Amino acid sequence: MRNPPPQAVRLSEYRPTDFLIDTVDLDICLHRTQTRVVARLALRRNPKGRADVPLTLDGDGLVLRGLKLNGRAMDAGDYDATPDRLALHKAPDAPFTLEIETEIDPSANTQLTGLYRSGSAYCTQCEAEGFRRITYFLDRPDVLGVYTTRIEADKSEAPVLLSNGNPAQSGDLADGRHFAVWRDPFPKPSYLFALVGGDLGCIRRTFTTRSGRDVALAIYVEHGKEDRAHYAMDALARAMRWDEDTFGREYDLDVFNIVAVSDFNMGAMENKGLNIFNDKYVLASPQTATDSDYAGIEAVIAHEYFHNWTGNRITCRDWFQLCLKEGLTVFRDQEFSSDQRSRAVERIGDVRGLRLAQFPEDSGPLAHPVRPEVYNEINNFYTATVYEKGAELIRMLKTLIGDADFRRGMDLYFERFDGTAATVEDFLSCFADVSARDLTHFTLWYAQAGTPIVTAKSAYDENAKSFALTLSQHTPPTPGQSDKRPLLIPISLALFGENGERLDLASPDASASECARGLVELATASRTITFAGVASRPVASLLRGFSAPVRLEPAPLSDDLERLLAFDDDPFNRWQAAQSLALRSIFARVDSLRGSGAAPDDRAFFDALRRLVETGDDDPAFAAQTLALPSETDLAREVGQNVDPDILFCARNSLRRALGGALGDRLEAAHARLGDARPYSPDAASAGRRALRNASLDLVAAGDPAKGEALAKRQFDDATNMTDKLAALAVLALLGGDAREAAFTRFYEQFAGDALVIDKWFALQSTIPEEATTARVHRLMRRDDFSLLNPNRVRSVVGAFASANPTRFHALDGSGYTLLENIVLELDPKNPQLAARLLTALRSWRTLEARRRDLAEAALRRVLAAPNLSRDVNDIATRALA
Ligand code: 0A1
Ligand code: ZN
Repeated sequence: MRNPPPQAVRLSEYRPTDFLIDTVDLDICLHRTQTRVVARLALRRNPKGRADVPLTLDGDGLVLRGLKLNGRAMDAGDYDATPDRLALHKAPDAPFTLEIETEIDPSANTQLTGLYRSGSAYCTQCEAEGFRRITYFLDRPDVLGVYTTRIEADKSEAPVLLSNGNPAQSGDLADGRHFAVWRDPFPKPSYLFALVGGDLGCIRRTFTTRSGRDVALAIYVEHGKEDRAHYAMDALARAMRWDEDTFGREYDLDVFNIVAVSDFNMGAMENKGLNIFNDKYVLASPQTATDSDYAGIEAVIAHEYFHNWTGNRITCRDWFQLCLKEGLTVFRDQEFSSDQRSRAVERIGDVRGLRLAQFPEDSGPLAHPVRPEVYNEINNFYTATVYEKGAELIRMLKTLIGDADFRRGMDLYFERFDGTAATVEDFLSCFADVSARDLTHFTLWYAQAGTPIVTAKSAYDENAKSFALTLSQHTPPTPGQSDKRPLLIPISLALFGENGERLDLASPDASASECARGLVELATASRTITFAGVASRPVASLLRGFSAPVRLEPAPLSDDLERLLAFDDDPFNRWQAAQSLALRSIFARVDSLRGSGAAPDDRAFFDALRRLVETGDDDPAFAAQTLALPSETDLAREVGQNVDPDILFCARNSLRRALGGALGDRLEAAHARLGDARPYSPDAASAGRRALRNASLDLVAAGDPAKGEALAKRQFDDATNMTDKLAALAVLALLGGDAREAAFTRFYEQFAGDALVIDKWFALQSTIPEEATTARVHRLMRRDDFSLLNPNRVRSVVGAFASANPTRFHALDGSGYTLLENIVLELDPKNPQLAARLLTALRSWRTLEARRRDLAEAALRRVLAAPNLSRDVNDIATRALA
């Protein structure tokens, strides 16, 4: 079968719904293969919709078993039912009820949207369009209804029955069955519906809100894993308190339930009162989870909780507004993590993530605005652009109007739009109103795709004692947007004098507030600001704290970078200086590997890093980040075209070896000094010490493999926590040889059966940068503990290979691309969402050097030519090749 032409949905074609559904009464009889769903819908015509139109409800793979209008069975001639649609030829003008009975098969649901089985439990995932796989509905986010859900099941199979809202009733029935009724008083769109049934363990806690209401918190997990849910529970309580303190937002139901499942397409889902999580973001113990797992749990728990206000109480009018809830909620979870941990370290991590995932998206064929204007498959728009760049836009807004007006604007947003489905314009209007500022220009950030390039040129005038800074911007074209307009870009800056002292800013070209805040607004293609009273040539620190999601070019001179690394009082730019120095060294090494250029002189850079290793103990997490060299993916992005992953790998390794060699004894001393005999604690300070210790070990091994191997083996054997164990295993994995294989075997023996830990074992093997890895990946996928049906397994083997092993994925014989192509095609009929996501690993194919470019393009073309592609994969392949 030819693949169907994509059905584009356009923002410009948005129309209010013709019908409203005020109440939804669901009666769900759980059964592994024949679940019965009776939905009683109270419908009425929308005064804002079209009169006289018939009613068409969305469906997806449904079987209709019964249909009643106002309590009477409908005649077959009065409606049309297909798996994907239920149409009433004539709908009443007066309010009416529709009772729809459908039958679904959760066991056969491998897509993991709608109602499906994970392990022995039933669970749901309805965002974005999964509710239509449960019953026929107006499955769009601007149809808000009050839900009552009755669930019935075998008591032995599913003693736990959960849905949204508050528990209303429960009881036993004949034949070992039982039921529970849940009532959610808050009107919500169908994508926030959730249901869970299963035999699950649970931990509980009470949270008292600031107005004194008690909320019963519970986290449900597989039996026997209860001990691993305590950190998540602690994070939840901290997130609830933080939202009260920081945004004045209190929780609104009597209960808040979280359920962890092992089969989940994404990280987690914010269903009202019943969050469903990928268990990776709930379960942690010192022996099984790393420091970064703990940080991830804290962030995702907070993210889903924060959605209760930004997403649930105020939802999106349509899916084009996805960033309204996602960008804002990511911003909120980033701020939460900053307050719980170190603001500087959090910011560096967030920007690294943005550059790693969003920048390549924004410069390739899949680029789209933070608020897209067209989509073929909405599931393909849960992207780094919508989430992470979306969060950067909120951050810029806050920077531009200031903290106080930002908070007032948020308050107004909650006041004005609570209980509604809103748009980006609705949101921005609140900030324009409280700040009395016209935000029209700022809105362009939502509509214009692509990463702006800001160029900074400066000139010091010795006689005039002035420093002229010219900032220019341009945004390269992206698909469908060839002409770009200048954006409103907030650029935070400082000037430093000869001795590292910060200079007062004064300029006739900037406003008093710009000078006082050290924040200039670049709103045109170019702007020159001449600073007066500058006694000697200053060092400029630009885009401090990464004040806008742009690329800043060129990097400062090496001398200036060394000075910034030494004394910039903005930690982000201190880190950035080290990154820029490392990039410079690696690219010099690329030239010298190609026989055109001398080896770089890194002495001053290495001296600075040596001092950091010696004195970094007061902020070890920051020191660890500064020691970490740009990744191969960072390098490929900076190169931008004709990328040869092999030479980048060699040049990067050459710097690792040189740095490890030059700092060897200090690194070894740091590794010894930072060892901790105390019991493991996931707090940020302890995690920071481990991060610096393990960064030191990695570099020791780069400089002196024999010493590195000895240290890593000992650490691997002695480690009592997963952070240290995995770090040692990663070092051994890079060193290769018998020690590596022995360690992998021991690790497996110790953790066999613990799927989340075995995922780490899978991922580490898939990312070994050597030729034999591709065959190893094939072997891993044939194992009994690998399954294409489990997204975490697929991500840890195939996802890790395609996104974190550039030399093997881009192997010159095309074997990496073929591997991905085959898995995507095998997976597509089972789980199209996951298959499409994996395929995005090929999105930057045009930036590769010619031979790889041809191979990657051919693989994409073969995918596109395959029969019966899902809309998800078809859409990614089509856009990637366009
Ligand atoms: N709204 C969730 C992410 C999410 C999106 C889609 C899903 O299934 C298709 C699942 C989860 C969040 O932002 O956490
Ligand atoms: Zn979210």
